[in-house]
Amino acid sequence: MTILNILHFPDERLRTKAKPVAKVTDKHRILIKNMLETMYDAPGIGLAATQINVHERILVIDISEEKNQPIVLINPEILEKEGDQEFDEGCLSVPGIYETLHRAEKVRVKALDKEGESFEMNAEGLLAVCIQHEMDHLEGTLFVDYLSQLKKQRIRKKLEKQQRSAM
Ligand code: GNR
Ligand code: NI
Repeated sequence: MTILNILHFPDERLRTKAKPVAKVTDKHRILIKNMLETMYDAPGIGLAATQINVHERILVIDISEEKNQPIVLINPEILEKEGDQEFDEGCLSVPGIYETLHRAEKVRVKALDKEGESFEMNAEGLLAVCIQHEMDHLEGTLFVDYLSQLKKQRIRKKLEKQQRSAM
């Protein structure tokens, strides 16, 4: 088991824009295994490579109850978005904070799987939220960026205080 360290807001490394994976290799497959272990351990329903300070376009998701349906997306692209939904979002990089956000209700996504094969999938509801949330991480965007400056500032202060007392 390898549990990777998850970066916390306002760490500037979370603002790094991830680079596309040119070729999916064994090195990536090991990274993906460790990302899944880290996500399940947290526990969370998704994890972007950015959150563990790896700046490549890789994310893992598992929204299943039994935690046995991992989804791996490499170089994901949103082909289509449809509708609107409100969802209470949290983030492993912003621990303990939950806020309601608007996201597209449905998305169609194209990506590479862990063998480097291209595939497309449709997602709606929670899975669609999670894909949009994780893809934001690859761009250096956090869900708190969609909140008011005041709310974001309060969250920053709270987490900075928590991080100080954790040292
Ligand atoms: O575990 C997570 N739960 C969650 C709940 C609502 C909306 C998005 C998420 S993603 C989050 C894990 C995480 O931070 N992924 O980047
Ligand atoms: Ni997150």
